[in-house]
Amino acid sequence: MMGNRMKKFSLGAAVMAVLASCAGDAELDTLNDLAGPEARNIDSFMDPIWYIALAVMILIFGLTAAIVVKFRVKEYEDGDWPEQVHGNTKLEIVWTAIPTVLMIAIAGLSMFLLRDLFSEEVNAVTLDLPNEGVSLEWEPHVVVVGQQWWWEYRYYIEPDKIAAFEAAVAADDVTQLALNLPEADIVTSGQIVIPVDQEVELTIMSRDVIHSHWIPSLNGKRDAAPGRVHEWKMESSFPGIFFGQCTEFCGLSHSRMRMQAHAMTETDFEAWLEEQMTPATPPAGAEAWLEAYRAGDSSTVETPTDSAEARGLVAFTQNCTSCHLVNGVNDLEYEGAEALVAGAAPDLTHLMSRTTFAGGLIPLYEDLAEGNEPQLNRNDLEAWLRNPADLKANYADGGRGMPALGLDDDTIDDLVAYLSTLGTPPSADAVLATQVD
Ligand code: HEC
Ligand SMILES: [Cu+2]
Repeated sequence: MMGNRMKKFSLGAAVMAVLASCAGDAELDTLNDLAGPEARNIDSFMDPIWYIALAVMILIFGLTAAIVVKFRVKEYEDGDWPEQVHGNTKLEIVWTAIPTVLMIAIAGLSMFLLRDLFSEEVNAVTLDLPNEGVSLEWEPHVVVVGQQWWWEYRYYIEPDKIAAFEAAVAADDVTQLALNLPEADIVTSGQIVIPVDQEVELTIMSRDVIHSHWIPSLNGKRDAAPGRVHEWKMESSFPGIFFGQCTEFCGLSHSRMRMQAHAMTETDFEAWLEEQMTPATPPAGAEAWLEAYRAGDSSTVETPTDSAEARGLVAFTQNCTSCHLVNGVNDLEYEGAEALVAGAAPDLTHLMSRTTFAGGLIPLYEDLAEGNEPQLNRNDLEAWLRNPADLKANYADGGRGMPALGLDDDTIDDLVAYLSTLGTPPSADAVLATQVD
């Protein structure tokens, strides 16, 4: 028999376990903070199922309790058996029929939901991109690539880029697609940016193992499986920032594979696109050197040493370009993701425009008080360059993640100075919204 203390302890443990799952401020929640039609559809599908389940539970527990009370034998005598109802045809028909009807009802509801979730109703938006000197029609679409352990988002916007992507998808060997993706207009990591009130099509794939993309405020989960291409979509009815997490166990840093969706008004979104499509500008004093470097012969020009940013650019080309791409620096020699040592690494052209790095894990800006300007989180960025594994476990030896490069402190300072020139910092609101512990 269980002792009294043991009983109390088990009861306490059970209550704790239930309560622990009810955090009111949980960031990831399919029942709250629903921002778009897909998430709301899933929610309204769950409501009737909850009620059906509740009714079944009340019925079963109620009947059990009633039977226990009503038919309880006070004093048991040998051979005192209750009446046996085995083989009672009426009962068996009833308890087969009720669940069958329920299951058919739920299956029917699921069909309607799935039809909605897999339907496509994408509208072209007109993008005015004065810097690019164009105005073009774009059907919102983002290619999502799962990697151990971060998410990459690729935007194909200009007609020739879209054509190249579509040709790659139509090619026979779609199994290699994620490893040979054609050049995109914009590549980000950890943060997907979408225009508000627009259905955005997603093409989800993986470079390595199975991941699952889930931003619960915007839609349900969809697997990213190697060798396969999965279509999905998301939409937000209002501007905001929504958190997500990889939900298919994918190895060592699975729990550190996070992401955020930023839904922006159309004007903000256009501004974001323009910013992202602009190649990096070299730091002052490094223009001539960079031009020579891009032409393939930097030895003809004196290496810039005046500013930390300029020295950082040189250090970047010496230490980082085998894995990372910065448009305007090494895009000419960059041969696509398959050429990378680590398999793939985030595009850093607009690093500073993100609010987090390393799989949405580490804040790129310091904790911010209301009304202040975002300040670079220099400490963590330096620590990352010193030894990434200190901040996030990875498997760099096996080609997954970023290795410790043995950089000295001066080089790290220069690199951080250079990195801080890459992209326009996000708004203070965006930094505040992603400030979670
Ligand atoms: C061997 C390949 C490799 C080299 C070399 C490398 N990195 Fe990385 N780097 C990666 C990978 C892979 C990630 C993604 C790691 C993750 O999120 O878990 C990464 C992530 C980063 C990030 C975070 C980006 C983001 O959006 O999350 C920064 C910043 C960065 N690296 C800077 C550098 C700098 C600066 C250098 C050169 C000193 C460098 N890296 C060299 C592979 C590399
Ligand atoms: Cu994953």
